[in-house]
Amino acid sequence: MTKQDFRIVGKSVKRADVIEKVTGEGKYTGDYHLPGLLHGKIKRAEIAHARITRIDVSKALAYPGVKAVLTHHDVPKVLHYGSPHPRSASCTKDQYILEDKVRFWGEGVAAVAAVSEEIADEALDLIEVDYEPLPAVYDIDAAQAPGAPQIHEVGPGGNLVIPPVHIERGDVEKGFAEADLILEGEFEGGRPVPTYMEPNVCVADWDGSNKLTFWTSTQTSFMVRGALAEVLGLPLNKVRVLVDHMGGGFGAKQDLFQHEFLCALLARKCRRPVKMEFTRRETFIAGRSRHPFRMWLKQGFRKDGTLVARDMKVIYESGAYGSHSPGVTNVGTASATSLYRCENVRLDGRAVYTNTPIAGAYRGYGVVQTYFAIDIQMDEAAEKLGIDPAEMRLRNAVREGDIAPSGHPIVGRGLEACISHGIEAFGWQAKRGADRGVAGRPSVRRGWGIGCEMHGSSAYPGIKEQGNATVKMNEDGSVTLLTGAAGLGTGAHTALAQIVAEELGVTFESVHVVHGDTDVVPWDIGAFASHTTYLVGSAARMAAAELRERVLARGAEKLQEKVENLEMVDGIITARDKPGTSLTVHEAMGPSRGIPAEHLIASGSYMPTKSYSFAAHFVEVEVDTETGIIECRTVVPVHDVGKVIHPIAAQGQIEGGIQQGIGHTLTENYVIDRTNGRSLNAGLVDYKMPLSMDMPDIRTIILEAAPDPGGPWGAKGVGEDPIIAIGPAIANAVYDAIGVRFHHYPITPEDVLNGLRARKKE
Ligand code: SMO
Repeated sequence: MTKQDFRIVGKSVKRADVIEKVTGEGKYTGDYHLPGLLHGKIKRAEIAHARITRIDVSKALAYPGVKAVLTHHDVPKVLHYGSPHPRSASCTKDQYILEDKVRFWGEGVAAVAAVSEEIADEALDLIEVDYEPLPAVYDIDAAQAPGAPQIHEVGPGGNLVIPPVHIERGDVEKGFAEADLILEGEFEGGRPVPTYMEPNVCVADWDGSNKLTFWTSTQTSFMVRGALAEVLGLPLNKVRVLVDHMGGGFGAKQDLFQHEFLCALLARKCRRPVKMEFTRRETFIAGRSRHPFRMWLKQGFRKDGTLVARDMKVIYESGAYGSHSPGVTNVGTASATSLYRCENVRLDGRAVYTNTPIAGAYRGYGVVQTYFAIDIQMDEAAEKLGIDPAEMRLRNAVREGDIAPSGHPIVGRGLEACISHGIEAFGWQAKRGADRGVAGRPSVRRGWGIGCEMHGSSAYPGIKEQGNATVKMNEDGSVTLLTGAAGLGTGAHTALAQIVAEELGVTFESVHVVHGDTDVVPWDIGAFASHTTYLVGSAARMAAAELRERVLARGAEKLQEKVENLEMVDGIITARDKPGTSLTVHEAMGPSRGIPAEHLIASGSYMPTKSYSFAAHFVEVEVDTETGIIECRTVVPVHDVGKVIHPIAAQGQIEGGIQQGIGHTLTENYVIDRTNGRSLNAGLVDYKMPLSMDMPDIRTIILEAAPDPGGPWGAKGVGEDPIIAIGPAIANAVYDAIGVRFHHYPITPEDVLNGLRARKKE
């Protein structure tokens, strides 16, 4: 990471796909209309736990326009994993494509293919299903009660998805004995849903050679390929997965879904292409939410604010299937041993099955929950000890030399830099001393709060070559980058093109990115864990460096110069100290000695370490004590992302994460009826996402405080970080405004009014 002048990296170049996105010409999976296309629909159970005793599809099959119906009798009995990687321990393997059993209200029990969506929909009503109801559990208490009905035969029993996670470090009892202050509290969170713009959609098409072409809106195309091949009994080269533009994923689209398998099976049965597209309602019922959770947290502090002991129990609600619960439980709890340094730590983490929709991966993967508790209790401790909350965090922040939960050493002092910088930029000291009242609005109180976070980017330890890239120098001097990294809408492909152009020495405009075709691009682990720029970016830089050597060798031959004496900038190869001795890449690539033009190709593979990004969020809220409404007015998010590749794209990530985080904290909660497992607000009519009018003034500050040697020029991840710290920052600001502590999200207006009433009674 020597100091260097960047020409392309670090600049907010025009995004490569901006025109097609803005004009609506960019193709999303739903835009694929193949000749003879059929439409698939899924029949969903209206019972939460039951055995199917009879399923009769004869009327549906006889309905004009219906081409095929599938039930559990017709599909391979293979357990599939919601896994990004079969070798990873992140996911469970507990779900069949269809089964003679239902474990949550809304689970698919049959699938129809018909000539139109309407006919497929109508045919669903003609499928007759008899259920034998089973006793069910709708929350973590019921699921863990002695004698509770068991939802799965697989797993450790007791409705646990995996054996409990235990971590113990240092001497917790000794730590508490040395503490001057011990705090203990319970925390809870609801069920926010990743409301991406583009509902899940896929198209399956088989050709005469029994090869499947499968377009799908996924973050993990190679995992979809692997799972489809396994279920269909095909070699990998007989399954081609294609991902075009995507309208968001937020983690949930790294899962493998029932409808994807059913779509492929329906298309095979009909010998015609089939499209399956979720309604918005289905993205709630059959998509993946964040895990609802409950956490008990006990911490001991010295008078000077030093955290000396931490004991915690976290329970995540997994819903009817395990999906990413193993990963969420491990990452969410292990991360909670860090952020604020503590030598004596004990934790118990669990994921519990219930008869409710499936919780899975969602931006901030288990950490949103645990850091919410930790950062609220940090504020409580600061108040009790009479220490400024920001100062309290500075004293306890992880720093250089500390070991992260993953076992990797922390690089640099990124967290302290974010906090210190934010204190200044936000004007923290002056604000904390200011009047909480608002002139002319007697019912409104203002408050200021802070929240912090750190998040690891990278994929799996032990899996080599997770990041791959291939770069081609075409015979006209244009460059093609082949990558398996999905573009969720974040601008990752633009960042990759910047990295290639910078390293290679060509213009940004001369790089074209080819992505999302598993027949063409190198293997990719998937776009998740905030790692695309870090992981694939590193591989792309390696590939570009090698290609550069080979292009320069050609230039050397043509110019009759030594390679060491050449440099390449903006696609012009020049001999140092010999101005005028130069040629374009195009000329270098042209025919030589009568041999026809050809392209050069180079590949890079990268085995990641783990990098940690940091942030501190400073928030101003206004709370109306008459209506209970909390308004988030101003956020100063300070993020350390290492080297920033595309500042505006990073800023966009940060603003989007804050918007989602505000939703979690104040309004978003997908509610399940605890008497029968029914969804009460599946859809956007009565599930309130923050809209642009609800957005605060966000003054993003991006620091390059602690570059990581593993990333390209020190770049780290930014995708997940911004959703994590905003929640506790808001809760802390609300306390500052009205003196009421909330230990749960969402914090609704009713909660505020009830809290104020309870406080009055005290
Ligand atoms: S929740 Mo993310 O796509 O690792």
